[in-house]
Amino acid sequence: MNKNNNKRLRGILLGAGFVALAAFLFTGCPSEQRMLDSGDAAQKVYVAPGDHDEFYGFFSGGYSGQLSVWGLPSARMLKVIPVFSQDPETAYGYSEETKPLFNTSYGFIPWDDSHHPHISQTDGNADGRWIFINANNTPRIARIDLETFQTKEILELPNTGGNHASSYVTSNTEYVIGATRFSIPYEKDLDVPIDSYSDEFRGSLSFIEVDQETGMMEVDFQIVVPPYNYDLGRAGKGISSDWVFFTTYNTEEAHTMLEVNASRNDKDFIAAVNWKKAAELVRDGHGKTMDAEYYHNHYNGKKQGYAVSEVKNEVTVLDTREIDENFIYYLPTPKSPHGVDVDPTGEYIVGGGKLATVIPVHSFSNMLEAIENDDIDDYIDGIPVLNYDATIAGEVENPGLGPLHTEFDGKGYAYTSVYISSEIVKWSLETFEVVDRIDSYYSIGHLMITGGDTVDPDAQYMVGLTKTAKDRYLPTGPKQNHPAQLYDISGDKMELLLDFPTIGEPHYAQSIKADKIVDQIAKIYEMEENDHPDALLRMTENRVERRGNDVHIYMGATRSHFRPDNIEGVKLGDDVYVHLTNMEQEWDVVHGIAIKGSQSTELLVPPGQTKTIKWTPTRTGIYPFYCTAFCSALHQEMQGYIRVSGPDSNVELTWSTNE
Ligand SMILES: [Cu+2]
Repeated sequence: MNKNNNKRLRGILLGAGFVALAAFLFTGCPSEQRMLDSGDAAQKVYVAPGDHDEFYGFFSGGYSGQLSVWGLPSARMLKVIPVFSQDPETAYGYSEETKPLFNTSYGFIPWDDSHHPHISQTDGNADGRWIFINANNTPRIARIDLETFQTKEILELPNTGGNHASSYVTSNTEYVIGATRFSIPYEKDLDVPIDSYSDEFRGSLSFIEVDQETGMMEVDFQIVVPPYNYDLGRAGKGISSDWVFFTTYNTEEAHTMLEVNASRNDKDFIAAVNWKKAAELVRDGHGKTMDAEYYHNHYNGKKQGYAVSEVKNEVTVLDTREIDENFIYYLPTPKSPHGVDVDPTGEYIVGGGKLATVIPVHSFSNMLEAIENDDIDDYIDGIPVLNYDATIAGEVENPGLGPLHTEFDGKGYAYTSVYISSEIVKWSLETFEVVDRIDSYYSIGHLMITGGDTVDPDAQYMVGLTKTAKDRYLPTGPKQNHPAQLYDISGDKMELLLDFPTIGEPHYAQSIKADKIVDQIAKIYEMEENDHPDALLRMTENRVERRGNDVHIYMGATRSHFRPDNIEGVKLGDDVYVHLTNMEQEWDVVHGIAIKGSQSTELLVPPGQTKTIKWTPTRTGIYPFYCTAFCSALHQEMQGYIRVSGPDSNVELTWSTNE
């Protein structure tokens, strides 16, 4: 049915330079559309009304800047967690509590491009404490707690031009790692000609320490590296858990027309970093302190209240050109590698080369042996380049065109997404031979196996995150939403179960078995624990206070009224702060407030929480406000008025609720 379309699309996607190669690759490997008999597939994804899914799936939003939560296998969308973009639905980024989360050294940035979520780990297994996700554009990392599904913290990264190789955790969440996508002038605000690239530009790899109690992040150190593009990363596991790996491309050090100029070298690198050793070098005083400016925005611990912004002014860096000891090695890897993925045992480090004709598989033990034997071809800025043949365990031949990302089932097989030929190939970690392949619709980027990137994948389902939907759904104008595809990987053959459209550009995803976290999830914000400085702890304390030109309204909401609901004495020129506390202590009973003419958004307040909106009236008159959440049968009656008078008016500040 769609096979011909897929072929046509494939034809379009193949650039002229790839055609000959493609012809070679596709001869003898016709990939077949394979879907379970639709009755079987429907049964495998069917979750009856009222029943719960087996897995939580967390999909990054790409250019939406958010993280969406899906039930798998049903593919029911459960929630969108706002992270790097303002969200009118929840007032995230509009409320006074959350606005500081968007502060950066470039000012208030209400959008970003969120790419790679990663669940915190203990002993290499997803532990469900937090999920981290990167902002690619204005480099940042966010932490979301998986008790309230709320973004708690956003940390900016200095010396970073595009935080793409992020945010991956080490096996015990000691560090979240990141790396600059674009090399940039390393000294702060250095104004230099772009063609001084090789002299003035540098790359940086970031190691962000995570406080095990609170989850709070702190840039521990950065490593200054040659001016290449650093694309993706992964931490080691098991035997390799003291190491992290990053892919590079543009070892040509091009700064223009990278499409051509960064594709000349036959091999680029995977950078293997012994983070334990690097951290030791920092502790022993081998780092240097550099000026920097970056923001650390966070709520204090688990509590409510206003997020605060701290400005940091320096960062510790290790420069490979200045340190004699080796703590980073380059593994030559063909050709413009994109993904780097470590298998559940920690032994295999798999590169995915956008332009490579094979999938190179490095062996961690071979790598250690090569280091031991000084099997070194070259040094670049003090970084030993290990011999390719010495570290490589095998090459997967005939992997399709444009292999990108690999995940593992823990049963000896790897699954690699292949962008240009739009397919997924399954191959053996024993023989390095392809054993199965299946079409993806269309142009797959990342893929995710349930429990993926852990030492113990659940390996029941695989999700393909594809880039174009074309004819898969009813048309919605020139742009279709990006789709995901769900595959059954429990048997020998991959089987397509389901297609579903997603939000934004789901770039990478993570999943965790629901029963691992379901008991920790909060049902309400406990009123007794509400430490918000502007909370209304008892309804009787509702009030309005004037402080100069600021008017603070302390308002409570309960089914089906606000207190107070009649306010007079606000004047033009005042800034009005509405602090709304939802007094309910019952799961999922939400209230909201919207004020006519308010310049931002509504507030939506979950039970037991306090949120604040700032409003500057622009005209005199009567301003109605109402509850935006359908909270009860008398929801429509949940309303009130604010009277705004002229700047010189002598209307007294009063508030009331029929008293
Ligand atoms: Cu209401």
